Amino acid sequence: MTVEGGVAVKMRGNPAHPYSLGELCPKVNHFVERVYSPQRITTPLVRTGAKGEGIFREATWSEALALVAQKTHEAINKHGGETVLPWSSAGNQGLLQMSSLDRRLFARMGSSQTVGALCGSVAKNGFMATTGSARSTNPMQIVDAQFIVLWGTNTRITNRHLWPFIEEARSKGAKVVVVDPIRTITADEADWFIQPFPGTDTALMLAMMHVIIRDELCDDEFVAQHTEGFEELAAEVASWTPERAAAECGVDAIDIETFAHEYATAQPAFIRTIIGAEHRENGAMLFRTMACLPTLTGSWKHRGGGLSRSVGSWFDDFVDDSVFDSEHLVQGKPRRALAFTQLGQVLTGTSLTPSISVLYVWNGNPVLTCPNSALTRQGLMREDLFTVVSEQFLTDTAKYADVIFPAAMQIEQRDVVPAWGHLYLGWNEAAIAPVGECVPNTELFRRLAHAMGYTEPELFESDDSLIASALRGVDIEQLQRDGFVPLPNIDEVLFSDGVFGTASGKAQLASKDLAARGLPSLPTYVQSSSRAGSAEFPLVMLTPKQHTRFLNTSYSHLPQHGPREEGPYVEMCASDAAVRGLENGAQARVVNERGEMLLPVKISTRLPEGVVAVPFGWWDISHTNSNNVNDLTSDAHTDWGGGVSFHDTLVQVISA
Ligand SMILES: Nc1nc2c(c(=O)[nH]1)N[C@H]1C(S)=C(S)[C@@H](COP(=O)(O)OP(=O)(O)OC[C@H]3O[C@@H](n4cnc5c(=O)[nH]c(N)nc54)[C@H](O)[C@@H]3O)O[C@H]1N2
Ligand SMILES: Nc1nc2c(c(=O)[nH]1)N[C@H]1C(S)=C(S)[C@@H](COP(=O)(O)OP(=O)(O)OC[C@H]3O[C@@H](n4cnc5c(=O)[nH]c(N)nc54)[C@H](O)[C@@H]3O)O[C@H]1N2
Ligand SMILES: [Mo]
Repeated sequence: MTVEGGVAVKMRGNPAHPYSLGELCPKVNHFVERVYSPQRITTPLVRTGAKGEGIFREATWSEALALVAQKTHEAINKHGGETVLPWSSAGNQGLLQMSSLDRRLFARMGSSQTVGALCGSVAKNGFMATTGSARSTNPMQIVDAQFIVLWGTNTRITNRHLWPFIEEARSKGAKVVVVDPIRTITADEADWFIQPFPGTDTALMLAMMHVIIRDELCDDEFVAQHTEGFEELAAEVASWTPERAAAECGVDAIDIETFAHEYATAQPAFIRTIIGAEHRENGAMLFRTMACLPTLTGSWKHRGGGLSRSVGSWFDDFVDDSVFDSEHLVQGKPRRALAFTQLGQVLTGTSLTPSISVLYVWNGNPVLTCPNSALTRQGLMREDLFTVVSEQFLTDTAKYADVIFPAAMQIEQRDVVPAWGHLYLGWNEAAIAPVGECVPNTELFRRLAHAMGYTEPELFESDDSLIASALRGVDIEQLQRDGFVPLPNIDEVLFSDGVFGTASGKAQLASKDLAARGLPSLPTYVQSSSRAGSAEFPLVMLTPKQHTRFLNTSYSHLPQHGPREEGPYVEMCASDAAVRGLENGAQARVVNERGEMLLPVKISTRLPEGVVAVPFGWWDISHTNSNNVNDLTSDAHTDWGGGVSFHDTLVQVISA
């Protein structure tokens, strides 16, 4: 960071960082402009307009805090602590600013809690059903792979720092396969692109296992010593011939045969996935089944083999965030847990006692990032709901607030940053004082605790003390000096010794735990509702991240971001457009039972018949009828893992 006279002027990547190699991604290479944006919220704001109108006046911190404390006390006195709901997503993903003192403050209030997540918990829980561990392979070990499968991940958009490592593996002979229902820009660069119909990957994987077992391509020793349930799995996949799977997923049987053969024989074979395929009704099963592939072939044994998804859990041994929990503050009272992903249902549901009357939102933008936005807005419009938002910008969620607190950004605060894409712990030093009256989340929660009249010292712990108490076996001086440290076990080849995280230490090809929860014990293909389609809404709509300059919804409103991307649009193939009389660029209505969007049509060769795609991340203001893609998406739960089925959404597209 270059700072002149207390003003940040330039931000650069650190070329010494072994993973980023000093490259700033297009999301953050205009970060300084984000910090000093004229659109930034820099003082507390109190609502003066109607709910949702987005009209506020500036207020002092003491006035805004007093108002929030008064409303919160009134609500708790009348309905009990559980009438308060904290809703917080990832924010900047720093250790303290993501989730720390807030846990103590809301425990002290005895508030409701949330369960589930918009991101990651499905992939994690599905993967764990097989391996017993949330840890997956270190992504950087991909350089040693000979066969790389990018499964439901758009690496060149969402994980671009991994791409050079893939190119390096390629220069040493690796083949790159992309499996995605969309021919993404990552698929364009692959050696082989496999395009299953959305949500049918489990059928594809069952057929791969059929071929691998039939043709004796398993690592028999690894399977015998380190797995449980092989015989049952073999019986299950016996009927999953490539022809059967081909009919379900639209991939030729001969391609399934070849894919299975190449995957099993070209060791080390590395699977990389992140999140895209978890956002569906059968998402956890998809990840559970995927984890069986390297288990059957024994590819875990090889450096450059295995399966890599988010690697945040590797940090758990070195960053103990349980020190932030202070459940004793609730004095033994149980706190109910409400579905994080179904905020609209939680706020509008009539069966909830007590209903939510005070909502705190920070680190997230649920109007745009939760499914079924219309229901979320309907909940936020309730006159008897008091909404507090901590934000950097007047987002589509902040517009519904009664009080907004101005939030600091990374370069204005100190934090420690665990990663999900590599195994280096980062140090985030404050480079400048916060702009205006912005404060880090931790400071907001200290101020709120004070305004509430609470006195327990743990509610006021300083940031430095919180960091020191959470880090385990990390050389803080080195971390501060270098800006990053590798985790001590960074060179481990995960599960290469065949010891998995399950109670027996063996991988679960059949899982008694799943059976005990009423779930299929074996990898099982359950067709999702979107595969069957409907006469009224015959098209499956996917809504992944498609823009290099966006991070979810955090950047699209800024001049260096949204205006430089193409969109929003509804993308479809020529034949689906033709039968609807739609030409490239024509205005179309994208409709289903939840809502309607007006979007220009983009005809492309990236999608098969029956599938359309609308990019995620644009604000309401970017759309003609002031809504966003999540107005249409399904808020159905995933099979397990507490996630949401964004991509199992059916729509019709009609000429506008
Ligand atoms: N530029 C940019 N980068 C980002 C983000 C961003 O918003 N913008 N967000 C960050 C975040 S929070 C996350 S979690 C990661 C997510 O990283 P990814 O998981 O790579 O991204 P997604 O766009 O969610 O989904 C990836 C792919 O999954 C595919 N997909 C959907 N359904 C299926 C299916 O049934 N089977 C298969 N095989 N594929 C399917 C989609 O077509 C899409 O191409 O990206 C991070 N990086
Ligand atoms: N249709 C569809 N929906 C999706 C997805 C999809 O692929 N398709 N992806 C899902 C995924 S993977 C994810 S992770 C979620 C993301 O869901 P969210 O986490 O709700 O989304 P973001 O857009 O990242 O919003 C973060 C907000 O926090 C603010 N913020 C950042 N740092 C701080 C801070 O330190 N303090 C405070 N108070 N605020 C801060 C930013 O200004 C921004 O408005 O969206 C999910 N929703
Ligand atoms: Mo995410």
